[in-house]
Amino acid sequence: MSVYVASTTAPVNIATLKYWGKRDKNLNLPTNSSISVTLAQQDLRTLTSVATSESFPEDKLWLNGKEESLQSERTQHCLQDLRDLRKQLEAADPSLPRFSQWKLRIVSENNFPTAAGLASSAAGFAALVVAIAKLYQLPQSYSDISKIARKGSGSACRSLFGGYVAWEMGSNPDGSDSKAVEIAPMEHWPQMKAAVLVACADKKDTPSTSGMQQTVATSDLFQERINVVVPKRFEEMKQAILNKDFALFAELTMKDSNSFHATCLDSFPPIFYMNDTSRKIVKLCHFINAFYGETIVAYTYDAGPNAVLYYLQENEEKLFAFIYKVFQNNQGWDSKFSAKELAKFS
Ligand code: 2P0
Repeated sequence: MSVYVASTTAPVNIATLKYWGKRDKNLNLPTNSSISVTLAQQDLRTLTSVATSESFPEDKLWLNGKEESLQSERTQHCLQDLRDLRKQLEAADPSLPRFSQWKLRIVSENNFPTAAGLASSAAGFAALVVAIAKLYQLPQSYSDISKIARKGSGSACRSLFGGYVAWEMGSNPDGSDSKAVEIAPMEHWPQMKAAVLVACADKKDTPSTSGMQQTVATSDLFQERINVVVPKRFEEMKQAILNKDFALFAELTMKDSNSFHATCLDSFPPIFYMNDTSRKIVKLCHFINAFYGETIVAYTYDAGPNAVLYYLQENEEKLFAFIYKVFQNNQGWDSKFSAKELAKFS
């Protein structure tokens, strides 16, 4: 009996305008729109292959070589939506094989260590959904397919695209307008670079889903964030990207990371994702920008302590001169350097 196969990769994405809060937990509908920047599509990615055959007795998944359950509600939601779309194609063309009724075998592999502390669920769900959409030869656009990935994990919808991506929150209760769209492709701003500084490789202590619920239910700051701060910032960040305005992009990115972590701290009980090393890196970035008299670096932190730094290629040496020196001689680093001490970094 024939076996049909399709493969794809999807990148890890890092939000520069954070998704934090759900208005619908089952559909993963967010309380604000968000933006991500994905620069190296193959550096941190999930590779997923899917196969289907009339002879397969059940759905199966292997993740990084280990068999895993497919029974989570989120995964089932994605598989059902994809099968429903395939069923529509089969209804319109009876000559098509009945993939919608056949079982799937899924093999998925990350090329980055889980211990790097980077969220893998976004890339994982994006790759899963796109691989099956390819196998089923679905005619829907990536934005439409992103709505299915969103049900797996909210941020997964942004991993269907590389480059500069917006997740538009939408307003429909059924989520039909809550989807990812491309702001600009990576080539739009090829000088942009990202670096990950691993501050701690441990698993985070508050999972994102429950952390968000806690923030929505208890933080006062959160209302200001979703109603006032983020809607304005969303438009400004899109413009900064389109205009390749690094100083503005960097300022908005840093402010949004700080705002997100402030609402975490304002949750009750509070949620701490950043650690002392994370905070040192924040201070260091502000210090570097002040030292050069221009904004050459931006930091952002997700639901964990690791920093992602954005900078332009032309400033790479300027930036890493500081980073290497400080972290090689970590003893006694302090934000209150004297002018003489500062000179060591130039
Ligand atoms: C983001 N994060 O925009 C934000 C910033 C973490 C901090 O999206 O419950 O794993 O699966 O929808 O997508 C992490 O949340 O949460 C996240 P679910 P998800 O990237």
